Amino acid sequence: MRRLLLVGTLATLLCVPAIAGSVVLTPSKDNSIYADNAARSNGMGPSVFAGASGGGSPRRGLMAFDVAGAIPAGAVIESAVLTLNLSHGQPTEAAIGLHLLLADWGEGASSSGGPGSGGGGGAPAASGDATWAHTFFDTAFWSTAGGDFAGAASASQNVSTPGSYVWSGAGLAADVQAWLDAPASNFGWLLRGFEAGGGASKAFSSRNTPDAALRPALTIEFAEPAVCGNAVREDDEQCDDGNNVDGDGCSSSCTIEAGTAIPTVGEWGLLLLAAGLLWLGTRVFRN
Ligand SMILES: [Ca+2]
Ligand SMILES: [Ca+2]
Repeated sequence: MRRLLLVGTLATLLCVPAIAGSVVLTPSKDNSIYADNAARSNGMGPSVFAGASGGGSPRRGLMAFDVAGAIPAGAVIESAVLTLNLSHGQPTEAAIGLHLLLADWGEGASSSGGPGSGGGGGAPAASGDATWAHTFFDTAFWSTAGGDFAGAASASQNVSTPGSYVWSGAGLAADVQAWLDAPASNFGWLLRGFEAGGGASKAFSSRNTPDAALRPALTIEFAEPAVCGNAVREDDEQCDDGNNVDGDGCSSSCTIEAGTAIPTVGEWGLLLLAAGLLWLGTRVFRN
């Protein structure tokens, strides 16, 4: 019992960083839109396209992740890394930018077919699919055809031959933080490639590709906020006595209350030193 009390006391004296964690998310939805045909989409297809067809018609990818469903509210996003598998496409090197989407969009039942079928032309849009014109085919529309998205990319990566590529940096972490803090504004990213000429179309494995290892993966590292009342002194808490009661020395917001200061580690050390000297003194004078 005495040991338990000691451990409890130490827990309130030592300050530890709040809990850190990481999650890997596959998209909650993904799709492709096609400039040359506003009635085509690729909701359930195995690939997400970005760039332009051989004929020079742009394609753009759409991808969203349920961040708030996987990370506790109030957490601080420390990093976000998106890994995509470039499955096929023309080998020309091209930058693929991730742009913050500003409007909601859908993933319907359209599919351009399984892996190996190419699928760069998409398939007839199904109900609820995003297209070049529609956020949800065929009843709701983008403000601007081709998607409503931030002009500046949050992250960019050059891709060329098939393989795994990553996008990272402060811009992605800021987007993920915003999605966690305001889930209603989470519409994901638009993948934009080189659109000024033909010959730079890129196909990335989608969440619907059969091989789970090739699907898009968003790796997020985060720190959970300190919890006042959990008997662990975290981050900038002055104390944590395991409750949310005022007037007992440690307030309900984990600040030390006036006149009832809990000794610091240094003060405990001095106290122990004084006790030791006292004990030594009694030994010396006894002899
Ligand atoms: Ca999809
Ligand atoms: Ca705490």
